[in-house]
Amino acid sequence: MKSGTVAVVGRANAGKSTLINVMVGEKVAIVSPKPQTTRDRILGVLTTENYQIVFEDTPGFYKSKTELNRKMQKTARKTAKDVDAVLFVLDGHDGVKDEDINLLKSVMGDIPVIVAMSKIDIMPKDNIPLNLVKIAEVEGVKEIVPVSARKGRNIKELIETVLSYLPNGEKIFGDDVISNKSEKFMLAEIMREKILLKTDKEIPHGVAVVVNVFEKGKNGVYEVNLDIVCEKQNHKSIIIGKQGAKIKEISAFARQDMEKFLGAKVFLTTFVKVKENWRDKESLISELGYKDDVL
Ligand SMILES: Nc1nc2c(ncn2[C@@H]2O[C@H](COP(=O)(O)OP(=O)(O)OP(=O)(O)O)[C@@H](O)[C@H]2O)c(=O)[nH]1
Ligand SMILES: [Mg+2]
Repeated sequence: MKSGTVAVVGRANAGKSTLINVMVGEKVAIVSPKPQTTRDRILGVLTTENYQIVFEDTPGFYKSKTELNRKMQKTARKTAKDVDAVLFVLDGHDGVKDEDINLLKSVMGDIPVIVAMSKIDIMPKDNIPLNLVKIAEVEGVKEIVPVSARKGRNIKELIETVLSYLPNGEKIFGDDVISNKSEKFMLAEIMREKILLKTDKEIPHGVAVVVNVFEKGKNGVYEVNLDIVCEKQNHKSIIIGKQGAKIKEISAFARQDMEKFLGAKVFLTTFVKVKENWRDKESLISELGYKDDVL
């Protein structure tokens, strides 16, 4: 039996979380068109009769000066150092840039690196050969697999390739485990995903979600009570919107997904709070749930 861990790293917005969700066959991580969607190390476990692959999703590489970002980058770098293989996701649909190549070089070391060239469904066909050459020129790249998570292209091939770099061994997790994160964590993330989709500029990046109440009532309905914490008073006004229209829209979307996720009705209440510039304050960052969970 093959069994091992795979760090999934790459530039922010490259499609890492989407790819893991598709490979695992369940939504273990939220996804959005905005960079810096993933803030934690999130495991997605794929188990079959013959193998278990533990994918470790990471925050994407991104330049930003906040303390939260510094922590996120550290999480990604550390994760990539203690695994059996590294899966570097490279979105080259717009051409492979020097920045992509430099990042790829920066993860090279003793651990085998496989490159998933992502989003080939929107990549002009003519770009593909040149992209492949540019990636292949990086010394130490073991394999390059062009994939589309959105269209499900080459996913099996990618899994097969990853497997060939994993050791024989016992399963790390039980058969029914698909993630290391709690239901409570996922509920907070679902809300953050909708905020990423429905607000712009700095607002979604400055939002944290804290679930205060998560209980199943006797009638089978879950009560979920959460805080949306933002960085500035004017962000709060935008999130709430005119006569509460925006927060109503966001909450309705979130509730739908929460119900799908829990398989039961949800009674959701939300509060919007301001904690000035929390992303630069160590104590607030950990109070809001962003802890160093990589040793
Ligand atoms: N066309 C296309 N879009 C994709 C594909 N995979 C992901 N995307 C889109 O790319 C965007 C970013 O996807 P994510 O999975 O959130 O990217 P990420 O690398 O996890 O991003 P961070 O967590 O911010 O580092 C989303 O809008 C996805 O829908 C793909 O195969 N094809
Ligand atoms: Mg992500």
